[in-house]
Amino acid sequence: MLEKQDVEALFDSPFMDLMFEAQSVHRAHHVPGEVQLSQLISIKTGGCAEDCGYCSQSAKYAKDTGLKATKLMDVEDVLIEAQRAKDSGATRYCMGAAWTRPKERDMDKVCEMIREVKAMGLETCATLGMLDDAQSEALKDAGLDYYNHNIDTSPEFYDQIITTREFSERIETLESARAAGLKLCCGGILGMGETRADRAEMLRQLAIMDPQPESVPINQLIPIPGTPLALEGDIDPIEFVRTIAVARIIMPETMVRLSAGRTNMSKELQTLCFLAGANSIFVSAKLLTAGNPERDQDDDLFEDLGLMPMPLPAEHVAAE
Ligand code: SAM
Ligand code: DTB
Ligand code: SF4
Repeated sequence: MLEKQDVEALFDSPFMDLMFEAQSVHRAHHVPGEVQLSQLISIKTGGCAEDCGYCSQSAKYAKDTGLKATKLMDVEDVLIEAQRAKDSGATRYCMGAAWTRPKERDMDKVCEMIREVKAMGLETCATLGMLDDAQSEALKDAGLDYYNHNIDTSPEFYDQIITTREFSERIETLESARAAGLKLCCGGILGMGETRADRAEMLRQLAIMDPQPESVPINQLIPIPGTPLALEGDIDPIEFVRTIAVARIIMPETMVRLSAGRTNMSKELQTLCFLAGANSIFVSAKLLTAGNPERDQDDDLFEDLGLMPMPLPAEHVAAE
């Protein structure tokens, strides 16, 4: 069993040793230089009943963030955007909705989106809040590959960030998605005022899942004016890289995604993250509500570093 002190010892190790180990693990389990490209769409923005302190989409902060809530998008509009994402080289399309949980009346439309996006030959991912078993199974039947549901931080720090739900409820939804045969995309946010011990425990919680999540997004907090965490976000860049390296070492097969926050990162910092074992990113200038690097900036970065977009997994191509 992976113990807390084992993960903390990795964090505490000399940076050069940590990076060497992360690189060694990365090269033993992945094609070096290949980076998976995912693209997000917010299919239903804002008006969320949860109170996540980092989030622009909570109704609780709407009068301060000024974010306007929207209705669930029409299927055709989602498909137009998905086709654009595919044409620009993304292999996974991630549909996000600002819900506590999907309502029954929305499930048919979301399942239709998933069916059609899958039929385009993209991997499908959705992040819709909590799920019950019947919903997990309906999403799986529609062709969903991945369910994104982040634990966000350590169990100990969780109630400082979110009060409308418990850490254990996140785990229940993850178990439901897994039981339905979905792959898991599950990670967290750095720079919310957590300690190194919280970062280590968050990664340990992910690593002890059996099986481990296939995707782990590591987000750097994007401080959103009007949210309680508007003044946080300045995590030390080397500590950020260490976290990526530890994630790579303790979850060797996982795709570790350098996720939100890249607009506030230098080219050098992103390069160190790839060296530490990150092998996935979100592409396109928008995440859900916040910004992301322009596509040509990412193309330049890939060119400079000799990075290559990761092809679709063979089993997905065969299923097309
Ligand atoms: N409502 C669903 C949920 O909470 O699972 C899905 C959408 S939610 C926006 C998905 C994830 O985005 C959150 O769990 C969090 O990790 C990340 N996120 C949201 N706002 C962020 C921010 N300002 N900076 C960094 N990551 C953020
Ligand atoms: C994840 O870990 N990061 C993505 C995705 N999963 C859904 C979302 C990042 C959101 C950043 C803030 C925004 O765009 O509002
Ligand atoms: Fe709602 Fe998800 Fe934002 Fe939390 S992170 S407020 S659950 S949209």
